[in-house]
Amino acid sequence: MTKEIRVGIVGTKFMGRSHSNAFIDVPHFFEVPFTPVLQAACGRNAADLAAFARQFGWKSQETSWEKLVEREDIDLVDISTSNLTHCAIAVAAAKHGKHILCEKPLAMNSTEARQMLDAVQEAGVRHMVAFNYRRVPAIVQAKKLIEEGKIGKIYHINAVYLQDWIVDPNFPMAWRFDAKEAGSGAHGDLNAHIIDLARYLVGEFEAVSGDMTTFVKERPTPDGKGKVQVTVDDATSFLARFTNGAVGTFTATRFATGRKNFLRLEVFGSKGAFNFNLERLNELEYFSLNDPVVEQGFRQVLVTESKHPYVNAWWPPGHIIGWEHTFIHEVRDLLIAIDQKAEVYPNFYDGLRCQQVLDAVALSAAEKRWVTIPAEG
Ligand code: SOE
Repeated sequence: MTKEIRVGIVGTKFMGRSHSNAFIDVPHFFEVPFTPVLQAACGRNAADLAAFARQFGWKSQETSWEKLVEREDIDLVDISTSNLTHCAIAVAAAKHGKHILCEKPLAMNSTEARQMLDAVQEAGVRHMVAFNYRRVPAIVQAKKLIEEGKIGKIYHINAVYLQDWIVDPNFPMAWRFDAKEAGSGAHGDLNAHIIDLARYLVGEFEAVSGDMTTFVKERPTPDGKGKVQVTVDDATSFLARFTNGAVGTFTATRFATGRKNFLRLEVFGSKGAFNFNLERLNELEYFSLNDPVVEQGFRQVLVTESKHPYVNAWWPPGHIIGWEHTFIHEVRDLLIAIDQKAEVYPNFYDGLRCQQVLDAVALSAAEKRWVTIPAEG
């Protein structure tokens, strides 16, 4: 019989649901060292919390995260809240010896991220940032192509993360548009993902030059009675140089009309290239200069073979998987790392490095100049 790991989750909305689903599903598909027990859920709104707990089968409820993190019957704290609260919850959870899975971006800024990293290192607990796109099989396969030398020396990464859900100027104000609660807008929400993927696939950032825009400066209050100021970016683009000589372009926006969750990466190297689009997440396009010249072209690989990363646990070839599977893969890797007392990536150090790039882009945009990223976290 496998051991149990008792999970306490803070946050009952979009991420709370995707993480709950992952904890429930993971032992059904993967051989994991622990069976997650959905021990306690925490949220500010008691009615929403009760509905969430009922829907996913969380065994108990707390309306104070301070109480949740000190409970002795919790081994792993899952932080699925808005960005403002990540740091306080993580530092307290670490002090109580809990392992931590934290949503992205890790923190409001790199000062907080540093504090969080110090806290988990001091406590000796496992820590992971929920950059779930590192667990898309096609992305892991792309990483393998790089590691096997099939892409060669990387020259370019062009990455965009495009959504359109707030194009309507009457879309009401929410925490995501408030700098005090979110830190930044499209930048921290979406660029954080493609920055993390770029670090995973290409390497460390050296310097950035950015531009941030807010198209709709005021939005209606949720009750429709007034208007409030939007204090975050709607779109942020930047140029980047990497320490290994590669260069990159990045754009995150919530104003890409028609694009819903369009994260596209193109990587070009001296021996080959690949591109990936999250809206077609089972596919990877790969070009190889090793192919006979008369046959060269981007081939579309359907990443659903049992030999592809994570796929063996799922369905026969061609039976595609979806967005929610990335969280299941993430939780699988976290549980194994907890059992083996091994590092799991992306960890809080990766979260800090991502935050340093985010902060540097914001500074660059404010001061209209290139900004160098610290050589170490
Ligand atoms: C909203 O823009 C959002 O849910 C992000 O917060 C997630 O990290 C991303 O995966 C999808 O879009």
